[in-house]
Amino acid sequence: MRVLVLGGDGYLGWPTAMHFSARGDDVAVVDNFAKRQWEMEEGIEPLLPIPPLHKRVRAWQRVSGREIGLYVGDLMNHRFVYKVLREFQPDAVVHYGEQPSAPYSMQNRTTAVDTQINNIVGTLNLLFGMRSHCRDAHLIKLGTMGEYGTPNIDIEEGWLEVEHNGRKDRMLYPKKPGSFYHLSKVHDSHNVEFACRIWGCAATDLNQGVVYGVDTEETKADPDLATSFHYDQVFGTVLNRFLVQAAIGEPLSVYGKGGQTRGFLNIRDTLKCVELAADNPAAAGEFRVLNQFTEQFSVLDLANRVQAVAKAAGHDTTIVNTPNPRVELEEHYYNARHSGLVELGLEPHLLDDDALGKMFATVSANVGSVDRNALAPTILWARDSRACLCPVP
Ligand code: USQ
Repeated sequence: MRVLVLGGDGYLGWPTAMHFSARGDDVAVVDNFAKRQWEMEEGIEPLLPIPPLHKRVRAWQRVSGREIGLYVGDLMNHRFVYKVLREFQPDAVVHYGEQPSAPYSMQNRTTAVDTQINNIVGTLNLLFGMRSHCRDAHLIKLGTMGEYGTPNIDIEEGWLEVEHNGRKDRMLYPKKPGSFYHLSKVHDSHNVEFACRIWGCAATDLNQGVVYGVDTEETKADPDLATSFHYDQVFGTVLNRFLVQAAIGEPLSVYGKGGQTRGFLNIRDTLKCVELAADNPAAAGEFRVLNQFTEQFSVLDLANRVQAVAKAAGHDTTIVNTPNPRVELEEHYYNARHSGLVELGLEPHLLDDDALGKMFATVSANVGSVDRNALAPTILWARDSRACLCPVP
């Protein structure tokens, strides 16, 4: 298969590219290094320095004997997108090439607008490009579970059978996202569904939960193949942050009451899910939605799990109910269907104490690189975000 990975320099994009390459597919990556630019703007770095993508591509060739093609350019430039699609002629396009952080998008007008322009226009350029230059290719678009928000009813996989005034229809599931970033993914989903319905494109929208994990089979093969691991308030996801906090002896920052429940998955399962989607493509004209997570936890559950694993490793860790910088429900119903990927063959890596312990050990070995200043959550969803706070128990 010819697989084009957009956002190939990122936390998930780079391991995905190596994963397909390792199994013998012809792979090329696309990136404009926007994420590295955003990191510089925010004054933050991943836990360990990540070599430039050109160097990682060379390291992969040295380690595996396989070549990954590299295109440097911006998805906002439609001519660049068309050129890549025309030249590479992908069978599958895996699209991670977006601004991925909710806090980044909630900082101010500029970051909200940049997030939505970058994500929505990039995806639109891709849709037009695929229509003209690789009509039969399968688009695998990374969406997010956060598109649904936390509704008080069961969450389905993308679609909802609705009965209204005695008539029935199948509609896209109603969305109630929690940030301008998550909204950008909602807008993408609508645009991709429209392209499937009107032009006959084939697309899978992978509504992914919160990803955790430090490494994959391929990233472990050489230090130059590592992927970025963020723990800062902007790009760090919650479990990764808790692991770093525990390792450096900082309290685990549970925002508000900690009853916020989300779907989670190991980075290794992200790769497997994308592989399963590629091997079982959507049909022409089909907008297929798969909810991509393996387990659900409340934020407080996760903090308790990390506290226990850290304790076993000899670290005394406390948990604090930090005033919540976000506006979100802190106690709510959550029941999201996620059977589609299991039906395709996913065998999840669950978050047991062994897996958590290994991640904790990796993070602990690198505590010297942690910048404590990057941890504090200073980006507020609303001026009075911190007012809707629960008392510290
Ligand atoms: N949280 C804490 N303490 C922290 C950090 C976060 O309690 O120190 C809480 C947040 O308030 C939130 C939950 O943990 O309720 C998840 O936050 P997160 O920062 O781990 O994840 P989120 O902002 O939702 O975004 C991440 C990725 C995004 C992806 C999304 C999947 O950055 O790219 O789309 O997870 S999902 O959450 O399912 O929408």
